[in-house]
Amino acid sequence: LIELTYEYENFEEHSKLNKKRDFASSLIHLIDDDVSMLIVLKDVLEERGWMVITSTNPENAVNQFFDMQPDCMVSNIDLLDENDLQLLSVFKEYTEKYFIPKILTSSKNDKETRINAYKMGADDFISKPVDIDEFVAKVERHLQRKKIFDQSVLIDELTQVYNRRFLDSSLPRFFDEFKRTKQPFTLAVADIDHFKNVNDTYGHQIGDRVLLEFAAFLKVNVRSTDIVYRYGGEEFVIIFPRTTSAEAKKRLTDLIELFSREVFKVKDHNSFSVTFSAGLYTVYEETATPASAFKNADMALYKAKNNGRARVET
Ligand code: GH3
Ligand code: MG
Ligand code: MG
Ligand code: MG
Repeated sequence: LIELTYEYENFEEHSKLNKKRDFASSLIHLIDDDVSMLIVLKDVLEERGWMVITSTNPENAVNQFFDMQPDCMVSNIDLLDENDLQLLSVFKEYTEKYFIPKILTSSKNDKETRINAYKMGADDFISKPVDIDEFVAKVERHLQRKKIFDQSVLIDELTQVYNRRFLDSSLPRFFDEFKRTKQPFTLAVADIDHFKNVNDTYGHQIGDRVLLEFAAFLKVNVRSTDIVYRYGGEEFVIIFPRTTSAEAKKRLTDLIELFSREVFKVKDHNSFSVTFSAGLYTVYEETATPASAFKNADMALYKAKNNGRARVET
């Protein structure tokens, strides 16, 4: 039984599903050709519980950066020739867009070098030899700010799942991945049934609580590789990587069944339950686009609504 209260402060205590979202620990990318220094810095950062990847040359760095998508980048600029600088500018668009902090290091510490580093897009500059304590403090501060940015820009404020903006920006990557691996993936649209009734009966505030519970339910009950987004209102998108249509249909059927058994209770009201419907589309062909996949999943959702709700259609 999930008790829904009107007091926002008490809500988390009453909610058995709304487990705190645990962010994976931050990933830091170190780029330097000084291997012994890389080892020292990697050690101190890992001691602090962060994950670290290292690259000793700019070409590797670009590949690793895009494969791993780190939260912070620390790069030595001393050995970069014109070519490398151009390579580094490849990072720029991406790091600016996602506010990934760039700390640039140099064994020079003259004014010109420092100004140059900031012109190259540095958010911070550290001269070598690196003072370890100061280095760790700087990295920590940049990671804190990055986390705040991620939460405010990519996470839906009410439900704490990813928002539509993040869906739009991450969706193309699943299609790229498909072209590379030929492994089908499924996009599902899930929409709460007769949600308007919840608002009309219990008020908008309780409606919000139900939305939060629904999002938490999805998050807790999908696999760790599946991703939940709030698309808008009472509509959510779930991406199931490497999942066929039949597998996704089975999984959503189970989720629909499981959620329908949750019982909500509002003080001075009878308890009630809520169901949801889902439409899914599985990408098997290279001609599929984010827009077409979404449209197909949405049409399937429409079918699920017409066929009686609390069901999934393809
Ligand atoms: P259907 O089964 O066809 O999906 O019916 P429905 O009532 O769920 O769908 P409809 O689109 O008619 O109504 C959706 C309602 O969701 C209307 C809107 O007020 C409500 N809603 C959208 N966003 C929020 C929100 O953030 N909080 C609350 N409490 N309600 C919301
Ligand atoms: Mg609707
Ligand atoms: Mg609805
Ligand atoms: Mg809707």
